[in-house]
Amino acid sequence: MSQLEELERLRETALERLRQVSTSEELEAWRIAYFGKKGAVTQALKAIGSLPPEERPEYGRVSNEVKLALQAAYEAKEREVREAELARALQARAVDVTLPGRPPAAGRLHPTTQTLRQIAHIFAQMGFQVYLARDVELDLYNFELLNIPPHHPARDMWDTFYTTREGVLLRTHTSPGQIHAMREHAPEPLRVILPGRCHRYEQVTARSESMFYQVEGLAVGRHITMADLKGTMVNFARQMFGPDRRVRFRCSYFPFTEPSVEVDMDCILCGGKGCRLCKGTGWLEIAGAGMVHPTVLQNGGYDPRVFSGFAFGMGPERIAMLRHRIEDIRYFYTNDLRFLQQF
Ligand code: 2U9
Repeated sequence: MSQLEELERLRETALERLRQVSTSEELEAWRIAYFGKKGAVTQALKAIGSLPPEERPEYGRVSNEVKLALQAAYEAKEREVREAELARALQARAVDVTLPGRPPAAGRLHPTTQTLRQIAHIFAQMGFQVYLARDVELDLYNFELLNIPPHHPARDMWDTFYTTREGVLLRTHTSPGQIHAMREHAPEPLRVILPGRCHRYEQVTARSESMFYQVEGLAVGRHITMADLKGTMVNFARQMFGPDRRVRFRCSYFPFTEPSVEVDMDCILCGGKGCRLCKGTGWLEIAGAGMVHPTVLQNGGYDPRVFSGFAFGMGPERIAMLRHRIEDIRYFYTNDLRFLQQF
């Protein structure tokens, strides 16, 4: 077979193999087989040197024609392969809009936040506005202005996280916020609730955490009495735990209220007969409260001869534990989705 026939056969076989190509990998393999350093076309072009001089012009012309024809065929095939692969990719990524979407994993409010909002909603209906105060406080506001002078035993009621800055601590209750609220509003009447994080240097147990939430409340005005306090707490208990709740007030002690009470409601599990939840007492403590101590009123900028007030405090985790029969407060802050997804 002559060199020229060789060239013709090279053109035919190269075009035939190119027709079989359908992917860019196969196309690259074809390009190397024919146009690579050792490619058949490259070799054929180099072979001109080995021919007798009289055959070179014709051979040169035909071999160049074959090269150009195969290059053109290669570029056409390259476009075809690229479009086919793009179409396949688009097809593969094609979103069948008729398919139901994957529902986005909707998060939800943390049970403590849900309870805080329910509590805020109930007190908003009684005219209490939400007042947010800082976590890092001065000893002055967290203790002294709340009738808890230095070395007062009540300070042991709260094991405190002190900071390296003298007189600066992490608040042990939201009460210091109420001093700020009073000083901002005095001598205007005031009704506020103060939800927020509190910090106590305490052993973490099933019933206590070192960081927890509190909601405290305060109402200051003229002629505010214990009856107003009792009515407010009874209404809260019935809004939160059901209209037929019975509520009782037990004498207690807080440095910033006088008189002070614990607020109990009849057990939501046994209705007062006594059970494991209420430890057989039939009553569940839901809050502490009292009439604001005159010294604390004074510290807040109100004249205790003219103004009086009541205050209360509760733990939203405890309220949520009662509402949802949760045994262990540690569930709240271990970020266990099995627990959190139930709310
Ligand atoms: C000012 C005046 C009065 C806030 C009060 C309580 C009673 C109370 C506890 C409830 C659950 C803390 O988280 S808890 O353990 N709090 O029982 N708190 S009266 O009295 C105040 C506060 C500030 C200016």
